[in-house]
Amino acid sequence: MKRNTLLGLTGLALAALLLIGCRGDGQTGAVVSDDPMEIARARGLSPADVVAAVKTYQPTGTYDEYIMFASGGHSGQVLVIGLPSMRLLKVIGVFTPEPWQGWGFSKETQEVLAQGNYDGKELTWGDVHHPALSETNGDYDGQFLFVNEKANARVAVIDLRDFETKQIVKNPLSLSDHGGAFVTPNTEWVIEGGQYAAPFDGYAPLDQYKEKYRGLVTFWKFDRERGRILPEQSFALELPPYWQDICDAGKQVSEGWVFCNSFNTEMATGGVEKGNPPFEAGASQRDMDYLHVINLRKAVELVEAGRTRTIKGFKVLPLETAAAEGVLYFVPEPKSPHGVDVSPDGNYLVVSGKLDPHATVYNFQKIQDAIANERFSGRDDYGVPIIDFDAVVEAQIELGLGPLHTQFDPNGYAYTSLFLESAVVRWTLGGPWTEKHGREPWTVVDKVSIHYNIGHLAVAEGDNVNPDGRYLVAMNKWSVDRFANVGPLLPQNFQLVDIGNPNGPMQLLYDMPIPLGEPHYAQIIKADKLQPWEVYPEVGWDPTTQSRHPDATQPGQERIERRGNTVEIWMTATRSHFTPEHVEVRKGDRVIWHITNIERARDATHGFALPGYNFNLSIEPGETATIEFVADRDGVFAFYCTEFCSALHLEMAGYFLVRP
Ligand code: CUK
Ligand code: CUA
Repeated sequence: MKRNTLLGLTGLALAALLLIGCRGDGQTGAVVSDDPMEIARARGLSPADVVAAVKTYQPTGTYDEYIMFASGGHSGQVLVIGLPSMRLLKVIGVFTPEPWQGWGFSKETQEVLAQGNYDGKELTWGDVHHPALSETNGDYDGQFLFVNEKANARVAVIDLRDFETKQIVKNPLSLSDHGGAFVTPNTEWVIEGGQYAAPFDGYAPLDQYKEKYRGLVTFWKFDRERGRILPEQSFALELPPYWQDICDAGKQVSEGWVFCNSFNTEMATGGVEKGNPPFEAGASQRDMDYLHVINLRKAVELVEAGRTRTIKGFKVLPLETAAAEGVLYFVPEPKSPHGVDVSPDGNYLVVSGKLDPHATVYNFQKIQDAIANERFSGRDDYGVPIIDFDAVVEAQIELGLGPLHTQFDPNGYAYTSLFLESAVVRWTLGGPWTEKHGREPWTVVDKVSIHYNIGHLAVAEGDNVNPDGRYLVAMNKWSVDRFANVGPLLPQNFQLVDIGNPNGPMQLLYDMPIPLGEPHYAQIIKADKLQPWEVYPEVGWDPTTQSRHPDATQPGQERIERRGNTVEIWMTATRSHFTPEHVEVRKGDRVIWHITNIERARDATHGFALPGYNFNLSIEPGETATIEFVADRDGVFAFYCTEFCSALHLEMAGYFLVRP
């Protein structure tokens, strides 16, 4: 609120120092001084700028305290960023081939990508929205990361021992999701919320929307030991053809429950060209949409009791069963909501509607009471009980224009993004949280402007039972004038905000351009919870199975074998040579080529580029990777290493000869 008090005591002290320490000759340009104050002055930095610089600078060889996993939007990738320095540490290939990692070029990784094919059709991009870290007892445990893919309804599993994608599951019932991934507090289930309703199976005309079109939320069973989702033990909950949106999993008191927003409960079907109202109008006619309140434990019981139907080989818990058996309830929510976020104690559900300046806070305990006492205002067209709004609302707080998403800190504050206002607002929770902050409950206490059009925000550990607070990242859709103009397509802007002082103002610290697809959401984990490998556990490792590769090759075992028209090569790579260095085949031969990096030194990665045949591999220390192709063009192809691995890196090459 009082943003002008941003220059706190620290700022004033620095300002005083600046005035004393500088010559005041207004000189700009090259900075030759070692005096920090003089440098700041020469660069035109304000005291607040200097504070921000000192708070974010990470000296060489020291590590960031937090790691943020951000979706890479329609780049189909995931970004790994250190906080507070905001340095980009890695891009993880997920749904999109990516040459630096050799992702989608080796046979092994092509097979992972192919798991996400749609009815045999290869998909080479994805729209990543929501990353979710695995949890133990509701706390991030640093083992796995899940992401959903909106364009084709897919979920991917990333193993945080090597930060590589291990599995992609394609939702067989839908081509559209949005609300997940989110995990239950012990990661038994990965939740994939739906979005645009469509028939589960095949075609139906739009005039049969109400009867044939369906929404869904999918619960993917996760096997932590195997590090894999088990589709045969997973199921979907059939929902009315409203457009489902963001979901969140209950925790603590609400563990075992799941909450999803919806919009277009009008069941508008669009079609301006036919004289119908466009979706933006048709889907916003009613004042209220429905928050979906889902009893996951009950749903699992019914699934285990065989109360499912099988559609396209996938278990579906029917809508009428869910409505009749106490799995599914609706609570009215202000129209066209976007975020639903569960407070760290699990008791408050914060829902924000794009078109309503308020956050609506529901009390889970009151929802339980309303269900027990059947305080229903009626049922919807599909027989789902509608819980009485007034019986379960705890508070409605006017936050500002276009509230979207909310995160929490340990001091009883909530932080909500304001899309239309381009701001982050800090407000107080009530109930038992009042003691923590000692202020008026359910009240706005601070606001900071961001640049511009914020979507999600992420607070350090801000989405689990035990938030850290400290830092907040505003994930801004537009950057407009924040960076040097690089042409009409501009990067997005991640802005780091210091929220470490619960009694002082929030402070904007840093702008980080994101020159990839639109990042939607991120989660921030304490860095020391991650224990990634430095090199693969043994020479001849297959990262896609996290076990010894059947074609691992030890030094001295290198060989080339021919079987009919197939030539198979077992090659090793080390500084600074491939063994063997010559591979000769006949045009038309099938070539299966395994390369093992036999290095045990950290960072001794070798690349493998095969020009003309469109291959590039990244073979990390210990890894075995395979390429397989038909040698359909003759000629001489010099293969080489794409990682500058030693002084003799340019000599790390060989010839692939294809005889006509
Ligand atoms: S969505 Cu993009 S700003 Cu996919 Cu979570 Cu709200
Ligand atoms: Cu190996 Cu360069």
